[in-house]
Amino acid sequence: MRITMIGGFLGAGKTTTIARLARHYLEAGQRVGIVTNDQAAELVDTQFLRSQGFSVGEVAGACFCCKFDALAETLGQLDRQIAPDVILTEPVGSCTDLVATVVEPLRALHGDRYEMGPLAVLLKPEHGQRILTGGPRIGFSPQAEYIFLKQLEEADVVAVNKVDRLDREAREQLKEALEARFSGKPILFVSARTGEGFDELLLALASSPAPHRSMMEVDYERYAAGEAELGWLNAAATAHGSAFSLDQLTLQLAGELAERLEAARMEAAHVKILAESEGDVSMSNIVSSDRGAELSLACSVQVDRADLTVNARVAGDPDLLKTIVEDGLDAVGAMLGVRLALGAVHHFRPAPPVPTHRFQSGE
Ligand SMILES: Nc1nc2c(ncn2[C@@H]2O[C@H](COP(=O)(O)OP(=O)(O)OP(=O)(O)O)[C@@H](O)[C@H]2O)c(=O)[nH]1
Ligand SMILES: [Mg+2]
Repeated sequence: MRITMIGGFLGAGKTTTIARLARHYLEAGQRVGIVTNDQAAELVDTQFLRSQGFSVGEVAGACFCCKFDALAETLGQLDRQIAPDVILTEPVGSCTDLVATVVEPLRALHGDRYEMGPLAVLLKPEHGQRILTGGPRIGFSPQAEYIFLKQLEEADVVAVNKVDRLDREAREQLKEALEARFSGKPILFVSARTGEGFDELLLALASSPAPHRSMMEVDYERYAAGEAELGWLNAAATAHGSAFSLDQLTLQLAGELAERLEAARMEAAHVKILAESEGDVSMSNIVSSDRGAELSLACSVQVDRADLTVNARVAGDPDLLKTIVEDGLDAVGAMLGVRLALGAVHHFRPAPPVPTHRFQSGE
């Protein structure tokens, strides 16, 4: 059983990439499992991937590195349930140091059962262009940018995602900036949306890198400060009304939240809103302050009730984020004539990472 980890910053396109890769492997006759991960319960990613028919295990409550045993248990469950040929894993998008805390410990402790594929890290152009090429500040502190860069540094392969949105000049600029900073690292250009570059990505993922002997240096205080700067919110809500559009609900809510976050000067790392009604699913996202809201999964149905899941990761105070989400739900409910009732809400700043294992260079 082969384990492939797709890392990258919040909103880089990890889940979209995993869904495309899973479809490819399934079409090639392989059995595929997926493991999602988040700091809290109520994961949009798990619901989205399950709605596409994939077998998904979930590690919730902290990142893979801090919940290594839960990850190993979830991999074991998938193994017993569907005996996958490939398991695609998605670490939390604010997590780094995965080679020392997850990849090498899995190889050392479970290498009899699992073969480790390369660590592929997606580059998110919305923030990457500004972080790598020194554009205007973006609302993240240097500590959060530190995480963004450390994720790329430890990658076996970097895949610049969303190239469907990048012109030739922007691609060149990113390539030069990556080569200057991470000399010799393989760099691919892909689009999880259109499939461009996926033949090369699949080829890269099929390789079996030798165990990493030298671990990246990580300043855990800086890393913890970068994560703690993010307000994190996972919430469930219900919607009741009369023949309302599921797509309009998620898109309008994402649009409302984008405006309110901008007014509060809180940079969105990633906000995702999923609405489900009797198997129909709609999803809208915000991936940065200058992109606005986007309907990423449309279903074009009218319904009378729906379950909503909101996952928001933004630079700023989680209490303020909660107020923004509550007020946004009220405003959109009133606009659409839909009764929106908030259920469980988890909102917090991520706690400092305390990995279960951390391999040192040479181990
Ligand atoms: N244009 C374009 N959009 C993309 C592409 N890949 C992903 N997206 C969009 O980017 C947003 C984030 O994608 P996700 O796959 O949810 O990103 P993620 O890295 O899993 O995000 P987190 O789990 O929150 O860290 C969604 O709106 C996607 O539809 C791409 O190749 N091109
Ligand atoms: Mg995701």
